[in-house]
Amino acid sequence: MNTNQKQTTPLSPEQVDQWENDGYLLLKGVVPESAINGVRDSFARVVDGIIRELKEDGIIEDEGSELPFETRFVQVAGEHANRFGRSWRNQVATSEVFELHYAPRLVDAIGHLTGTDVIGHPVFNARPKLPGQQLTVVPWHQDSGYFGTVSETSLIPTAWIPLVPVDETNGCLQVVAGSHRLGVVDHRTEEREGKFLEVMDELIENSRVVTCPMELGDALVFHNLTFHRSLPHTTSEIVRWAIDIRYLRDGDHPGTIYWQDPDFKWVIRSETQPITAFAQWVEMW
Ligand SMILES: O=C(O)CCC(=O)C(=O)O
Repeated sequence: MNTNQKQTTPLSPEQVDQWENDGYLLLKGVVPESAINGVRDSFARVVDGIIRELKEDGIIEDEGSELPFETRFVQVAGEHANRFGRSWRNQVATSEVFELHYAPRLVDAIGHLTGTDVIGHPVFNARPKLPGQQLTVVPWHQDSGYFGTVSETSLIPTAWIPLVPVDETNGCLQVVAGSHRLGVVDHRTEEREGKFLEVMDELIENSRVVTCPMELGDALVFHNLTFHRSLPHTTSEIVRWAIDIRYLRDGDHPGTIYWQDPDFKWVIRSETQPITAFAQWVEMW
């Protein structure tokens, strides 16, 4: 596929082969602008709350209300950002994030990969990565490193979606093509600030590392066993905003359970099961 061409559905036979052989797909233009803007708005509301808190505590004076989404968090709260964590979930369990999971072209692709109804997974993360920040540099890992070996035979595709254009200078992702064939490998807690889980360097086949620059509207979809990491953000004053969301092959074990009701099933697309409404979903947090 021409890399600048928007994804059409269904996936091409080459893409299906790439998914099977490499364990990832970079889908161009599958997330509508309206969905991206909605998610940016809901993250901007969290930033607003953080900045208000810093002002009330007398830590900052100028709230920078006129600054754009891309820069406000770093310009106003930058040196205090670490105290607000390395990723956000409950703070952004909003209708916009819910809606993002229903983006039609993305859901088409996920349904094609799973071959079942499209089911949502409870784990998603808003990830502001600030210039020069170590806390948010995520080392090589598999998502199943977090979900445990119970997820080894499950398919839990992640869709990583940038909210600003990303490349190797501002914290885009890298994947190791074909690493999903290794099963769940041992992870240890890294020594660096982020204390993320990481796999041993010896397992990384350097010749198969793929760097994934992306535009707004793109989604990088990868298997729960695919090794991936995010690079340091070394340039500019722009926050590398991104969200990672997950889906589940219907019937598979979801890995760790996060819902209030462990039997809840988040049905995103089906002809036979009732589609989950926002009101039902939001009660699960
Ligand atoms: O966004 C990042 O920096 C890391 C994302 C990641 O590791 C994931 O989605 O599993």
